[in-house]
Formats: sequence, structure tokens, C-alpha cells
Amino acid sequence: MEDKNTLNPEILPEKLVEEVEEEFHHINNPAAGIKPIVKKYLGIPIGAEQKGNKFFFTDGDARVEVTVVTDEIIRVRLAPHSVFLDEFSYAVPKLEKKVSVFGLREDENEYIVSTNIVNCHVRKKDFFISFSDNQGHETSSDAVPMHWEENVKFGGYYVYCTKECHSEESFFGMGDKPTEFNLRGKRLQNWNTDAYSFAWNQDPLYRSIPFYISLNEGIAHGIFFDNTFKADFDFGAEDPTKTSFWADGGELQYYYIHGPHMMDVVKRYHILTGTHPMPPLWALGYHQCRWSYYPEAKVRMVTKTFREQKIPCDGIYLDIDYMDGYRCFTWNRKYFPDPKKMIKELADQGFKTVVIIDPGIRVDDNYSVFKEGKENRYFCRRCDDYFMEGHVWPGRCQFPDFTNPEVREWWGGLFDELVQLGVAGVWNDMNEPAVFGSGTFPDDVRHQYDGHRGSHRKAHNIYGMQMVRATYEGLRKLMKNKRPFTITRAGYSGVQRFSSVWTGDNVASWEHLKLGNIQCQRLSISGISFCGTDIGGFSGEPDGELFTRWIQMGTFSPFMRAHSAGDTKEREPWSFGEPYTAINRKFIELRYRLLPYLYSAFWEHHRYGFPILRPVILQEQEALTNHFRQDEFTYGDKILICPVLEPGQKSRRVYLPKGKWYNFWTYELVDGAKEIVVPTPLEIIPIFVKAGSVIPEYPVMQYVGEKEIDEVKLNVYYTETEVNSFLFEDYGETFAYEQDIYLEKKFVVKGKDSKLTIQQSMEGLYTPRYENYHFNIIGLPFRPSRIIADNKDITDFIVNKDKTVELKFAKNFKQIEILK
Ligand code: MIG
Repeated sequence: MEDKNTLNPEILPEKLVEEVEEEFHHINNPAAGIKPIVKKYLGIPIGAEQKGNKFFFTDGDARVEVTVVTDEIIRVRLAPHSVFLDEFSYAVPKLEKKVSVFGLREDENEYIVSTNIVNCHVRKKDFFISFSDNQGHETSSDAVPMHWEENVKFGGYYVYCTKECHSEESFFGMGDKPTEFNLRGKRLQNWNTDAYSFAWNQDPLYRSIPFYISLNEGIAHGIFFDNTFKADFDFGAEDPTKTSFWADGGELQYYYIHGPHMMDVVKRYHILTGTHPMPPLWALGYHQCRWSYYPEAKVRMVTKTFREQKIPCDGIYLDIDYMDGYRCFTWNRKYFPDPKKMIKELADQGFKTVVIIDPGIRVDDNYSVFKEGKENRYFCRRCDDYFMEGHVWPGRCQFPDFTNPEVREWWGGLFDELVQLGVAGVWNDMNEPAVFGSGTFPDDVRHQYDGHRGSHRKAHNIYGMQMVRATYEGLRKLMKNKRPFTITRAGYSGVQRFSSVWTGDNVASWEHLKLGNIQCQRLSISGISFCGTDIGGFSGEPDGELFTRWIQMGTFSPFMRAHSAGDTKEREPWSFGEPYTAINRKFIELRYRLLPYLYSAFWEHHRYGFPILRPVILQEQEALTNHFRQDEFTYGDKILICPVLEPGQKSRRVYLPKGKWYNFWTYELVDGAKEIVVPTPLEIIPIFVKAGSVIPEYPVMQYVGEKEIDEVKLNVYYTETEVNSFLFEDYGETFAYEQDIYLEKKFVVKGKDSKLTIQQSMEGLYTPRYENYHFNIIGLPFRPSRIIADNKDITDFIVNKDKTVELKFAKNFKQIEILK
């Protein structure tokens, strides 16, 4: 992140649309260094106008549109000469207006667009735009009026927005950035980039998520700068009093998302860009990947060893070597003579096969995918109508234009054969797009952009997302009512509607373990909850300790997959011998035990927009001391995880948010709102469970569907207060949940000195097959003398040595009382 461009908003307009000669050059502008750049600023607003939920303000030439989207979300757009671009966004598929009361007021100093919750102020003196809450507290304010500069070479404008940055303001979000969790003081760029073995602070990486959360004086708001061009963000890096964002083209268009809680902002960002669909349950299990497992004998060896070693595993991956000369949708028949038979037999042992598909299509007139693409003009072209050609794994390639709906439809259909063969999931790689040598496509490549045509400058950052969208939508059609699994490397805001992601080509180092921990939390609050790292590190060699610590962290990544580059040693959970194998097994088993808990957290994400990983700051934003915490997070809302991130670490400090917490391993009860020191022998990472939680648990299975679940264990953690927990249940592999066929259960746990009450209520249309719960009551401060379940006395409960109490009762219970 060396010095990029210079942004100098010092010179402010004095009168209407004055041209300002700047000394500084914008280095993204090819003209920089040749002639001075002329920035234009908004002048003085001279009028306001309303059309429905849109309000327009003009300075006589430029026009600003303020759209009330919901009570808490307001969008601002700028048209330098009054002409707005078409309203179209890949990130926000439908801009639904959900607001009841709104209106425009005017006083001496400003125009004010208001909902019941927020106000957008347009200052009459200088066109500064600011936002405030209904208490009159200002949450965000321009430091410079919106500005732009003409792009002589390509047309359009470079567009800029600069806001005030306060001394204690912190910033979070932005997707996969490999840097500290708090982005204060950083300058970052969005331009999807294949970043093999990326380093701490390397920027940009694979994804573009132009969304950040500001936290100032305990109040949060979000900014989503929905612009797909190369874009930059400066969080007080150049000037500690200013936060800026700007792009090389497109429109200055951003959403102000009101808080006041960070969680509100995150949830509302999901309202705009959507959530992950429910994954097939197996996709939440453990996945084993490698570049590459081939030939077939190797795949069978690895999968067989999982079952022999009794290490659970659901996903097995075929990387590029399964193909014939790396041609997508083909098979290397020497390595895989009968893929259908192999996939079927793997499936019989519980393995779901996931295959890689890249965007580069080999130029080869004897290859049907190429021929079809060529005949139908589906491949991208340069400005002078030459094909976009570049070298990738197959050699000379052309690339489908995934921004064309017709191409997406065709692409989706290409998966027919793979689906017939029994493939359960698809892995889209290299879709930044990556090209050997040049890095990516040249700027002049044309894209159809769903009818809103543009060059690669506009389409680059959404190319990968549209590829995985085509993949997902195709699979969804072909797999009928079965949920497809997809994973993508590149993406843009909203990619979560179509795919999970992994953080790309990381390195087998302790630094990368730390980075992965931050990246997953960051992705989670940036809309992409279904994420994970290459466990073990893609390049380089982990030792047994690093691999085990990574498995332990990965157990609590929403997506859990080990992967490694082709030139590394074998890297399966048993590759390092004992004691590592046993510990790896124990943690992967824990992953499977907690599946119903993770699945429920996933439902809370899908349905209500909660992130699955929740950094401490998201839970306790009032405390300034939390602004720089980045190790601990909760997994769902009940389980706090603090991975061990250093070699040889015998113990580590852990911060527990306020409330009471149970040590997951010892059941010891600890008061929160403080840091404690926890022993961390190799077989343990700090895990704490919130008092009052009901944590559902499945029996250990070697894979999802191995056996009928005949009983669900409910771990109930005693509390002195009242705490709610949720359990979501459904078929786990169909879209019936979209027809409301599922069960949402709510548990309320209430404790007193002499009594613990557990109540259950449920809503929904699904009936699980098991009959009973197996309760495991933890932390009871008394020895129970009586247990009453739905008015029946339970006599056959057990009090264990560790004082836990076990009993079984019907899954439809309404109330259980445990009495002293
Ligand atoms: O140029 O398919 O990030 O996971 O194993 C490398 C081979 C291409 C990069 C991916 C990695 C994958 C590898 N791919």
C-alpha cells in the first residue's frame, strides 16, 4: 500500500461550480503527469424537488438525488451535468422502498430529508451533505462537497466523496482486506486481484466489498459505495480528519446505513445486498481439498483413509487435473476412466464431490464448449472486436462474458453432465479474472453488463460474481429441489446470494493463521458469512502444531476446508502423526457435534441478516478498548472462540464480553467484561459458552446423513437471568424452507437459586424424525430433588460426578422445571 494517488480536497469552491486547478495528480488517471487535473465541486444548492421517495437538489448544473430507501437507509447519487446513469446494480437486485413516513423540510441553512429515524441534510451554503438521527445527533458529515473530474480518455468522471473523520472514529468492513480488523488509518483499493501467497497489508486481493462501518462515540453507521469501477477508500490515512472514497468511473452513488448499533448496520447492509441461501447441511461439514487429488486411485485412497481413521469428512475436491488438458466440463479419462462410477461410490461412503471450473475456455475448434461459445459470440471482445485472448491453465483461452444474461443461461446449462455424473458442488476459481502474465483483462474489453454496456473498467470487479451466479443458477435449475453448493474466489457485494468464498492462496505461517482469523470476521460483517481459509495454508509447509491450531480455528469458520498447493507434502488431518491426528479428529468431531447449532446460526443469517461470526466490537461497541480487539469472536451468538495464534503458546489472554460465561471444557463459570488468562495446551483453544444458552448437539457422524439422528442433545447452561436460544430444523438439502417448511424452536432458560426452568415454543411445519431430547444440564448450583416435565415427574434423571444432570424427554416438551 505505497503511496497511491493524492487526494487534496483543501481547495473549496467559493462560487457556483468553479473550476479548481489542482497541483496534485490523480495517478489512476492516465492523463496524470501530462496535464493538471481539474476537479469540480458541487456549488451551492439552488433548489429542491420531490418525486415520490426521491429528492433532487441542483446547483444549476450538477444534480444530487437523495432516495429514501427504508426508515434507516438513504441513498445519495450525483450527476455532474444532471444526467443520472441507468438505475442498475448487481449488488442490489431490487431497491425496495420500505418506508412509511418521509418528507422534505427547509430552513434558513439547509434542506432536510427525513424519515422517522434519520435525517439527510443538504447545507445551503456549500452543498455539504450530512446525516443525523432523530435525536439531532450528527452521525456523518461531508468535509468537502462531492466532486469529480472529467475522464478525457474514457469519458465519464472520476468521482469523489470526502467525509469528516473524527479523532476516535474507527472503521470496519471491506471484505477480505489482509490487515488489522480496525481499518482506521488505512488506504485500500478495490480491484479484484489474483494474489498468490499474499502478504499482510497486501492490497487489493480477490474481492471488492465497498462497504464500511464507522463507529464514533459509540454510534455506528455504514456507507455502501455501490460502484464497480476501481475504487479507493481512505480512512484517515492521508489526513486524519478526513475519510474519502472515490472511483475511476461510474456514478458517485452511496447508501448511508443508519445504526446506532453495528449489528443494525450489518443487518441493513444485508437488506440491500441479500444473504446466503441455506446451504445443504453437508456443506457445513469438513471438506478435504488438494491441488490435486488424482488419479482416481489417489482420491479413493484419501477418502478410504478418512473412514479408516474415523475422521469425519463430507466434501472431497477435484482440482484442475481432473480435466482433459484443463478444458472445463471435460474429464481426463486416463486419470478418471469412469467418473460416474467413482462419484457414485464416493457418495455411497458419504463423500460429496466438488469440482473446480475456471472461466478460461481453451481455444480449440474440436472442443464443444469453445465451439458453442464462438458460434454464439459468448466470449468477451476487445474494443476493436478482436477476441479477448489470454493464457491460463489450458493454454490460449477465451472468456465468456458472464455479464450477459444469455451467456449466464448457457453457462448454467453446461453443468448438466456434471450434475448427471453426481457432482454435488462447484468451485469457481481464477475469476477475478486472472490471466497469466498480464494479471487480468485489459481495460478496453467490452461487456454486455445486462444491457448497460461497459468496458472491463466497469465489469472487472463483478466478473467473478456473475460467473458464480451463472454457476449457481444453472446448478439450481439442474439439481431441481436440491441445494447446490458453490464456492468462489472473486466476488463483489452481493456475491453471498450465490456462493460461499475462501480467502484464496494463503501461506502456511502463523502470521497467516492470524490474518485468516481477521479476514473471516471481516468477511462475516461484510455480508459474506459463509467463508473460510485454506486450513494449513495453501503454499508452504505447516508443521503439525500449526496445522492443528488451524484445524481448531477452522472448526469455527462457517466454511471448513483444508487445502494445499501441488508442490507441498501430503496434508490430510492424519499426515502429522500423533498427537496431532487425535486432536484434529477431536475438533472435526466437535464440528459435527455442533452442526445443528451452526445450521441454526446459518438460518439466523439467511433469514434475519445476522453475521455468523461476530467480532467482540459488534457486541460491545460502547467500549473504546474493544476497537482494536481482533482475536476473539462469537460463533453464532452463544459460543465465544479465541483461537491460539502463536507457536508454543501455553496460555493466552482472552477477553470475555459482559455477562457470565462457562468454560466449554471445564464448565467453570467466569464473569465477563474482563480479560482472563486461559491455559492453551495443544488439545485446547479457549471456548466459552454464554450462561443460559441451549446448545444443540448431534451425535458424532462420519458424514452428514451417515445415520438417522435418533436424539438431539441439548446442553443447557444454568443462568440466573433469562436467556433465549434458537434451533432451526428442516430437511437439510431441499428448498422446502422457501415454502416455509421448517421448524424454528425457541428455548427460554430462567434460573433462580432453587429452580431452573426451560421452556420451548415452536413455529413451523416441519417434523423431525427423532423423538427425544437428551438434556445435559450444566452449572446447576444445587442438587435437584425433583424434575417436572410438562406436569409429569421425571424420576430417571442422572446426577453425574461433575454435577451435570442428564435426562431424556419428548422433543415437543413445553416446560421443564428442575427443583432444589
Ligand atoms: O493458478 O487450481 O486459489 O485454490 O488450487 C492457480 C489450482 C490456480 C488457485 C486457487 C487454488 C487452486 C489453484 N488455483
